Amino acid sequence: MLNVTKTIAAISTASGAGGIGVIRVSGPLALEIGQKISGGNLKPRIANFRSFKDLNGSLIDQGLILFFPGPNSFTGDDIIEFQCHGGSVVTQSVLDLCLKLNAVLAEPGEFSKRAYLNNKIDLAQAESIVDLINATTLEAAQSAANSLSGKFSLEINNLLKYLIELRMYVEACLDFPEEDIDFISEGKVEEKLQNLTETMSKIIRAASQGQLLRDGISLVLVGQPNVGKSSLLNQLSGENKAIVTDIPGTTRDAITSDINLKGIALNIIDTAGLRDTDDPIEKFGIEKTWSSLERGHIALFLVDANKGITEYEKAVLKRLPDEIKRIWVFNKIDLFKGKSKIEQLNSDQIVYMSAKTGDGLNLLKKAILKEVGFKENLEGSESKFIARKRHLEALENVHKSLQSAQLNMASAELVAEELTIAQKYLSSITGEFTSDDLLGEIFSQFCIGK
Ligand SMILES: Nc1nc2c(ncn2[C@@H]2O[C@H](COP(=O)(O)OP(=O)(O)O)[C@@H](O)[C@H]2O)c(=O)[nH]1
Ligand SMILES: [Mg+2]
Repeated sequence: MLNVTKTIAAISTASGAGGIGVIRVSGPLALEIGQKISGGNLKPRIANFRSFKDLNGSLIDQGLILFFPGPNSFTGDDIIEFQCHGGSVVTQSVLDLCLKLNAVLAEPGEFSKRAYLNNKIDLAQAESIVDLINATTLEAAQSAANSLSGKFSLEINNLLKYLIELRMYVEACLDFPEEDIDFISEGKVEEKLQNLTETMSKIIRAASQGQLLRDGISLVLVGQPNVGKSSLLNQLSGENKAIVTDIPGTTRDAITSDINLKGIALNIIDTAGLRDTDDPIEKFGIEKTWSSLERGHIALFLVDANKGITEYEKAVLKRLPDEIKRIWVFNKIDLFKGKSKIEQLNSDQIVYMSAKTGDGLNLLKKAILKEVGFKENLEGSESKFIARKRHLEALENVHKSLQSAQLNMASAELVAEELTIAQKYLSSITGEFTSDDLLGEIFSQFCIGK
């Protein structure tokens, strides 16, 4: 258990007027503070209805007070929760009173950090608290709830167990060479490694989905003026967000719209068409287009289907950032009564469609999901969980180490070394080998009171 001396307090509900406001206090002074404000005799885990009074005995509010004795509380320390009327004056008065009674104002995420440091939750679970709060789609919220309940951590811990067993196995060969037990040459290690690598691939697939659900995708519409970018934004969002005219250069400022595609938050950015212009406002817009491309995941490159890819598009292609994925949209097929379809051009997908009639819109959505590798139905047992870039990077490093162990089967030393590295990466996900800097960074993204 962590040696806690500080008692922290914060308003845990969002600011502004509301039905109720919650003030949370955690630490060794929590019970005493709760008793002083509410008049004492607090039954644990029971909603106690009380009058909350200040140090002069004046009434602040009437409400509920709850006492969760440690270690069976969210943080692992004693916790008091005041539920009073919402609104900034009442909640602030109760908080001020707690601070007068020697609590200190909690930092962002400090309650969750204590829960982590007291081993109530692991790091991946702590991270999923913020992801649950910030989720913008139901699917993202469900996946975060799964992670918070420990499903993701369980998968990681099972892998870890298997990995440690394997390591002991290999290290036994190193420690007792005279025993003549050469598991490696018997092929047992190879088989176990193979199993582990296969399970890893599955988890990486599920974690990539989880990362998409968490972070969403940003989609940038690019192409010549008048090719139909704003029309496509309107079709995708189902609203008349962007002005559509047949005058080239109509869109100057970037316009964005958020839609939900199978649970993934898609942020669509309509931009000024890329062309040489003397109009200073349009020039600014074009600069914005380029900077959106720097940050976007997918460029939807619109082309007039009648003209196909011209020198113009080839020139723009050369300037596109390397990291951005690309889907071609051959638009305005209605003008020649063409059929909507998806074609493959080398590694690029081409979607033939009409932004005006909406024909082919579903094909475009399919192409987007394919481009980011999103599978609608993960195979049966693969559970959904939220994941971050940090988790994915760790998983990929584990995978790399396992592969290089497989390539170095001739040397037990090298295999043992790779397995040790893999173990370290894997346990960084749940927080076993995590630096204070990283912890600081993770918990600073929380809101105060969580
Ligand atoms: N026939 C037809 N016209 C379209 C289509 N998409 C856009 N347009 C027209 O092309 C013109 C320019 O469209 P707009 O969306 O403003 O293009 P942007 O400059 O790329 O944003 C407008 O007159 C649209 O109605 C399409 O699929 N078919
Ligand atoms: Mg436009």
